[in-house]
Amino acid sequence: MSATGIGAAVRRKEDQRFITGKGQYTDDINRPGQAYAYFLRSPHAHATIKKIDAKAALAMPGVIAVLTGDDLAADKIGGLICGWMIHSKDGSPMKAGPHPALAQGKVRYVGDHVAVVVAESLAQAKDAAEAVKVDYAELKAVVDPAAAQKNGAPQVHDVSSDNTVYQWHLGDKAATDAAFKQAKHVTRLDLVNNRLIPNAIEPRAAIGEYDPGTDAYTLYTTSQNPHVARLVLSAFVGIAPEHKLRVIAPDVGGGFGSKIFIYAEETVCTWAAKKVGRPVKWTAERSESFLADAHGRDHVTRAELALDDRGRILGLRVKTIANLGAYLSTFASSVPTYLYAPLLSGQYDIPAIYCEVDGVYTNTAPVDAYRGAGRPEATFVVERLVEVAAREMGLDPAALRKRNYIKKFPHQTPVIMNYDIGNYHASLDKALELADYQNFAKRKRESARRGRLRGIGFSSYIEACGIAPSQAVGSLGAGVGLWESAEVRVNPTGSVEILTGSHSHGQGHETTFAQLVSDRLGIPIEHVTVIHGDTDKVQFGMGTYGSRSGAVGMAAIAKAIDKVIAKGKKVAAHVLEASEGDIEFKDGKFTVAGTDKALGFGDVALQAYIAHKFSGQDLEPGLKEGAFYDPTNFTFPAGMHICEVEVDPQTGVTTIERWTAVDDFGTVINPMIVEGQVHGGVAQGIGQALLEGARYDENGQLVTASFMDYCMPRAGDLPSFTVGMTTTPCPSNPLGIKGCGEAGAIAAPAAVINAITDAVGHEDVAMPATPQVVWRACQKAAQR
Ligand code: MCN
Repeated sequence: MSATGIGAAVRRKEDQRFITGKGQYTDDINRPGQAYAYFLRSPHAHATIKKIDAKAALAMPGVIAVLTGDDLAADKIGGLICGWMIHSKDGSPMKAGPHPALAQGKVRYVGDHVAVVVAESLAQAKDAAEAVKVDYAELKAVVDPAAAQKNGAPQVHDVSSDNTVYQWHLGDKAATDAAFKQAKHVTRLDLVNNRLIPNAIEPRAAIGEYDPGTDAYTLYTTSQNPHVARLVLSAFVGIAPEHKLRVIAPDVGGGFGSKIFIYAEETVCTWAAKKVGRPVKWTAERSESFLADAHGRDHVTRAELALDDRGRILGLRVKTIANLGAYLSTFASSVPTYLYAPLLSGQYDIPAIYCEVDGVYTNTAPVDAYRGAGRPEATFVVERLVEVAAREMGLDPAALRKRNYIKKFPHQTPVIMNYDIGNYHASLDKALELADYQNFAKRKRESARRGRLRGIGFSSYIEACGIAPSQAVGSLGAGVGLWESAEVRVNPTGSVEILTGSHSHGQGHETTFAQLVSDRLGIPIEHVTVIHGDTDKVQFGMGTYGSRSGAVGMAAIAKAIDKVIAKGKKVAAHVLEASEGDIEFKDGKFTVAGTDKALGFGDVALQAYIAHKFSGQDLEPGLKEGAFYDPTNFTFPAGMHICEVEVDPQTGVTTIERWTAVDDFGTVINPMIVEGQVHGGVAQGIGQALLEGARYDENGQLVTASFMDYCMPRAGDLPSFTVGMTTTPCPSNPLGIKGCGEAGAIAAPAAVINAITDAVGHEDVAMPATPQVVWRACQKAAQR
């Protein structure tokens, strides 16, 4: 292994820029003559708009325009779309209500976009927004999805009389019912997967610009997938033809899924730029992010696990109601269905699984993908069930897991997924050792001496990531295949530019992608530049989500590198006057096999451009190759996370004492970046388990609308992490990589809640397990 190649813990190249304040985020960009947008948002969760009177606002200083949904409609600007078609059990398509970028006749959640004010300054736009008079006729709101399905509930969209978007199912109901009939033990749980609000450090932002000279638009935006944003804004929303719209996603300060989607604000800023003849800039205030960024999770689930008398799992039955909010966001329909139910087998060999999911509209912010997207919810269901089953049957939870782990690969689950490779026993054994499980009882006694309750919780998670494979996601309802593209451009002096359709917003692609190139081409990592996030530079790409950039994005780069080497061999053969078949490439050198005749990579690059050496030959000048990569399967990262907590029964305060994570990410490119990804994911999972939870009151007002009421984890809430790895290289990409970006967030909530319930005498504890929730559980346990 070279010091900067695959497997090396190289420090992140991009950090020099970020930690010295030289990053260029959307809000750092200012365009000549730019004006500022401020969105007037609905104060009501549900209301019809009778009239909007902007006369007074338009007369205020600095105001350039006040635009509404009528203006959008007049310009034939289409609504925002959900890209996955889900069908109900009866075969009917999901009921997708209209989603205009500015409300047309009705508002459906607090924070919904009513109008945009464009002014010379942000302060003037804000002041004027207050002067826009909106005549609302308030309607009754519904925020609870089960209540929304009941007769007489307020109707969010005309297309669905009972607010149900779809009633979807997966698996074999008859086989699962039969498994439950045979069972000697059935564990039943009612679970709530709490609604989360993504809080990337950088809020969303957009600048729309229109150039009348070329009749072309540019959109600068905080996007995880600028090419998809351009495609949607062109082909579906109808802002401009694709070649007349450039989307630039510069440095982006975190997304965690919430910046995949095409939102109202970037749509409106781009459209408005032409209308007002000025660049239009918008940056979210944190309070707007709380209200109107797509939220995550929000499931209510009844789950049942059937076991025989020896603890063998026979079947799993799940019914979930997923709150989708007021509108279907871009991925909203796929997250609680195809990214959820197919993972319900977990790491276990479960013969029969049946799952039903109802997607439901409510008067709340749209819900969509948030780190893990569906897979944390699935892991929570399975891992809570297994843990509770073990306790109920008097079995060791680690032993029950081991008894049911899948042993042979590939393994076809009853819910679509074909797990290609893994070694779950190895992860468990290593985690038990690192967590010092054998001395847990001793530590528990020691805690008890101090009046504290100690508990241990396990989470054997699995995820399907590396999204593509196009054929699979296409047949699951995705509107598109999700391959990735790359171009490797070698300069005449041998330095290399990588153009990728992936987008880095905290994952360190500028480093890991350069490591791959350095490794394969034998050139210094400093000679490699990674270019992404600009539709004028990179021709097309699917962007970053679903932990796909390593397994799919880097695989495309590897394929393009192979082509560069093949072309380099042709050039070297001509220059060295040898036959192409005799040229070997190793450690950055093209050598005639068995001789000392060789050319360095840079020499070959130069010769490729100084074409006179092989003019007239059947060889084009230049050294630049592109590739697309579409894997044959998802990647299936898996592992075991063990959480050890101490609970103070007097106050209900939970302290995480130990965290052990043993993950299998296949071949690891950069262990330091991967560990960082695990730490970040676990921190978010701990946040969900202990602290975070979006709450609406019965009128649809978001009562957790600031950091005062919505508690994010801080360093002091987190333990030191012990991280270990096991490795089964992934067979569906040439690098053997499995995704690592979501694993921690998927594994953590179940581990934390399992540990707390263990500590408090197996009383059920809901997320977020705040001191109040845990204290009540302690009280209940004490009264038993
Ligand atoms: N990597 C590696 N070896 C592996 C797997 C990955 O060295 N076996 C490296 C990759 O090269 C990349 C990083 O680890 O530099 C993450 O790779 P991957 O798992 O492929 O995930 P993506 O790059 O596709 O990132 C998406 C993933 C997701 S889905 C969310 S959500 C998330 C996450 O990444 N959002 C993040 N991590 C985040 N980290 C930050 N800082 N900010 C976000 O918004």
